[in-house]
Amino acid sequence: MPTLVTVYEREEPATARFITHILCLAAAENGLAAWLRYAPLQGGEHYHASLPSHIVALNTSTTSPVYVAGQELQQGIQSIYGKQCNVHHSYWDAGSSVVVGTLDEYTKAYGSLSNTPDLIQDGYWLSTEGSTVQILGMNERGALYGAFAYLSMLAKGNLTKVAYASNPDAPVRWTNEWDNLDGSIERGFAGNSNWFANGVIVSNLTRTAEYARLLTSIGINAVVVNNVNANASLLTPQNIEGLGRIADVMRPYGVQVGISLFFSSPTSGVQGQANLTTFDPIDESVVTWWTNVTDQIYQQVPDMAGYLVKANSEGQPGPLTYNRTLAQGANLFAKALQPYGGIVMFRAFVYNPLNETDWYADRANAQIQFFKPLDGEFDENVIIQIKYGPIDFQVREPTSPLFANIPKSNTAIELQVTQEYLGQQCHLVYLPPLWKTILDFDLRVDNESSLVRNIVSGQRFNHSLGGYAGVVNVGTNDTWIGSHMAMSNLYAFGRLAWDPTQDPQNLLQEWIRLTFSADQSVINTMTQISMESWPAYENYSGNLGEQTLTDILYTHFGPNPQTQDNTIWGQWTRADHTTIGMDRTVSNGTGFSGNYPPEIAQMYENIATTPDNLLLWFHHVNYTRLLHSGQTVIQDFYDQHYAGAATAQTFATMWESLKGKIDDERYYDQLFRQVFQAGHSLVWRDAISNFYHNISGIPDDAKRVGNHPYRIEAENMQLDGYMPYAVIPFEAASNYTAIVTSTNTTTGTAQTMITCPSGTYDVAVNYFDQFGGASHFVVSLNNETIGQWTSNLKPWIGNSEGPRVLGHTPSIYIDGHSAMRITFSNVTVTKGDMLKIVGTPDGTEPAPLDYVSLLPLGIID
Ligand code: GCV
Repeated sequence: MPTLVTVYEREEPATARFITHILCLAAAENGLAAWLRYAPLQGGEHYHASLPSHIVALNTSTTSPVYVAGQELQQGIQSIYGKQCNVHHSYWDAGSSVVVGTLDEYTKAYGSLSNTPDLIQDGYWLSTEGSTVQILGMNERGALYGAFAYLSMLAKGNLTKVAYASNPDAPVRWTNEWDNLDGSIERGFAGNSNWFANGVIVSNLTRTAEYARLLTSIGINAVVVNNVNANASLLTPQNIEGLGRIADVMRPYGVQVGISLFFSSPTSGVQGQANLTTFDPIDESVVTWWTNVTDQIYQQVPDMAGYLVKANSEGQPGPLTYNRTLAQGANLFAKALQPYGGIVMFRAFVYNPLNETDWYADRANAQIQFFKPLDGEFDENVIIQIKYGPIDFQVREPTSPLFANIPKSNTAIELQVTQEYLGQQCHLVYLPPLWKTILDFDLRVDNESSLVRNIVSGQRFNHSLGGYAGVVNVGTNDTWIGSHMAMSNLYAFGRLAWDPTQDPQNLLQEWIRLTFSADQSVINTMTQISMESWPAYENYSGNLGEQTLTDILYTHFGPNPQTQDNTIWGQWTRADHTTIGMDRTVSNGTGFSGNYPPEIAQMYENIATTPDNLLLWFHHVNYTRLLHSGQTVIQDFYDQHYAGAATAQTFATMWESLKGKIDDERYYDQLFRQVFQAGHSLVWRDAISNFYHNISGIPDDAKRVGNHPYRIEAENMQLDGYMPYAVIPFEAASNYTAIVTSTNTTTGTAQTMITCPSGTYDVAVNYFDQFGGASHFVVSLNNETIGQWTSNLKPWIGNSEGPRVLGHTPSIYIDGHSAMRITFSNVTVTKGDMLKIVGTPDGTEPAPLDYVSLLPLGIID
C-alpha cells in the first residue's frame, strides 16, 4: 500500500497545503532585500548605549551619496537595533554620533584628523574608536561605501573598535547586464529587464534604484545596462533621455551608467540620428557621428562611465569589415569619450566562425592573434576586457594568456555571475573558488610574479586603469538573479573586485550572516553546500579540463558532449573511440600553450607537469592513460561523474536541516532547486558516463555505467497509448529510449508488475519537461495513486512571473535539458503490485517518460 508522499512540485493541492501550513510558522522573505535586510538582532536594545545617537551626513543634497549614506545609517541602526537616530547635515556636536562625509567636508567642519588616512578614489576611512564614528570618503561614493561597511559590522553584531582605511584594488568595478531593448535578457534566468521594455526605457525605475543600492553596498561603481550584442536604437533621442533617467536614479548611490554600442550604428538608420553609408572607424563622417552621439549622451548623463564594445565577434560588426584594426575601432570611441573622462571597455572576446573540420584552427588562440600585435596601439582610456579563460566561461579553463601578452594595455577581467554554462541558477554553484584560481594565477611574465589580480588592477604593468566586469543579468524576479543562493556570487563578485585577496569562504559566510541568519548551524550548512558546489558541478559535467560538456548549440544547460566537436564554435574535445582531448602543445598541436610566458608554457607543454584538471584542455591522450592520481582517464570520468552526482544528492538533504531555521519562503524555494539539482545531476552523470562508455567501449571497473538494477525502463513496460522514442542525443535517456504518447491529444498508460522484494522504497520517475506543454502524470500502485504532478516548471519566457519556477533556458525537445526526476519517498511496495503511470499530453509535449527507479533506502540511481 502506498504511504505518505512528499514532493516538491508546485501544482498539487497536497503540496500547496503543506507549504501554506509551514508558512504560518515563520515570516516569509522574498529575497529582494538580499544582504541588506538589516534583520533585527535579538536583544539589540541592550546595545543602544554603544551605538551613535546622531548621524551627521555632511551634504544637504538629497541626491548625493553622502545624504543617502545618512538615510541608510538611520534605517539600518533603527532596523537592526531598534534605535532611532536623528540625521543632521552640518556640523553637530552633541554626544555620540556617526559622521559621514568626504574627507574634505569633514576637515572643513571638524578640522583635520590627527592622522590623515591614505585614501585613493572611492576609498574610505572608518573609525569606531572614540565617541564619534568617522566614515570619511575620498569622494562621496567612498563615504557611502564606508557607511555600508559600518552597517555590515552592525548587522553582524560586531561593535568592536576599528580604525582603518580601505581602498579599492582597481578603479573599474562594473557589472555588465545583457538586457535587450525588447525587455528580454540574454543568458538571464530571472525574468525580464528591470529597465527596458518594448524598445524603450521603462518609466518605473524603482527596481533600478534598488539594484544600485545593492551594488554600491559591495563596491560596484558602474552598470552597463544593455547587452553587448547591442542594438543601435539605444541611441534614439528618446532612449538617450531614458538613459538620463536611469543615471539619475543610480547616481545617489554612486553608481554610474555605461552602455554597450553597436559598431555599425551610423548605418543602422537610428531614428533621430543621421544615417551614413559607412561605419569605417577612420572615416571623418563616422568620427563626427560618434562624437555627436557621445555629446548628446553626456548632456543627459554628465557622469556616464563609458562604452562597452563587442566588435567582430559572433556576428557583431566591427572595424575589420574595413580592414581597420581593433585598436582603430576602440580608439574611435576613446576619442569621443576622452573629453568627458569616459572609458572604453573593449572586449577581447573576438573570434571568427571556425572551420568545423580543422581542429588546428584553435579558437583559444584567437584573442592572442587579434590583440597581441596591437599592444601599445590602444588609447589611454581603453581597457581590454578579457574573459577569464580563452574560450567562454567554462566550468574550468586555464587562465587566459592574453593577460600576459598585452603589458602596454589596460586590462580588466570579465567574470560571469550569471551561470550560463554552470547550471543557470537551477544548480547551485558558488563561483568565487573558480574565480580565485584565475585571479591568483601567476603568469610569470618575465619570470617575475604576475598574478592576474595584479595585472588587472594595473599594478603589475603600471597602469592607472583596469579592473573587473561581472556579467550579472538581474531580472524582475524577486531573487534578482533566479535563485536566493546564487546571490552569494554577486555579493562575492563585488567584494573581490574591491579586494581580490579575500577568501571566498569568508565572503560566503559574511553573506550568509547578512542574508539568512547568524545561527552557526545555518552558516555551517550553507557553507558546506556552497563550497562543495563547484567541485561537484565540475565532476558531474566536464572534468579533466574537458569544458562543461553542455549543449553549446542550443541551451547551454543540459549535457550534450558531441556538440563540442566539428562545429564553427571551435570547442573541440576530439573524442574518438580510443583517444580524447585537445592537443594544444607547440610540439604537436595548436600551439596554444606557447602563448604563455616560458615557465607556464613549459608546464602546460609537458604532459607530466600539466595538472590533471586541465589534462584534456592541453593534451590528446588515450582513454587508458594514467593520470597523476593513478587512475585512467576513462575510469576517472566515470568515478568523478558518480562522485559529483552523489555530492549533489547531499545538498538537498543538508538543506532540509535548515527547516525552521530560516524563513519558509526562501527555504522552500531553495529546497525546490536542490531537489531539481539532485535529479538533474543524475541526468548529467548518466549522460556523460554513457556517452564515453559508448564511444570508448571501455567498461566501468565499478560496474555502474549502463547497469541499473533498480530501474524499470519505460519502454520495457506494458504500453497502451504510449510508444518508444529514440532520444537525441542518445545519452540523455536511460537505455537511449523514452516513451511518448501516440498522439498529442490521447492519454498513454505504461504499467508493469513489481518483481522486487516487498518493502519501502523511494519511487523516482525520470521524465522530460519540454517547453510547449504541461503534461500531467499519475503514478499508482494497484490503482491507488501514490503521486501525481504536472510537468511545467515554467522556465522564464516572455512575461511569466511567479515564485518557484526554474529559470533555465527551456528546450522544446526530449533531451538532456528537459530531462528531470521526481521522487516519491517512503512508498510501501509489495511484490506483485501493479505499477502504473498514466500520462496526459499537453500542447506539443507528449507526456514523455524515461524510467522508474524503485530505490531501497539509501540507494540513489
Ligand atoms: C552576449 C557566449 C554567450 C553569448 C554571449 C557571448 C559574449 O557566446 O553564449 O550569449 O553574448 O558569449 O560574451 O559575447
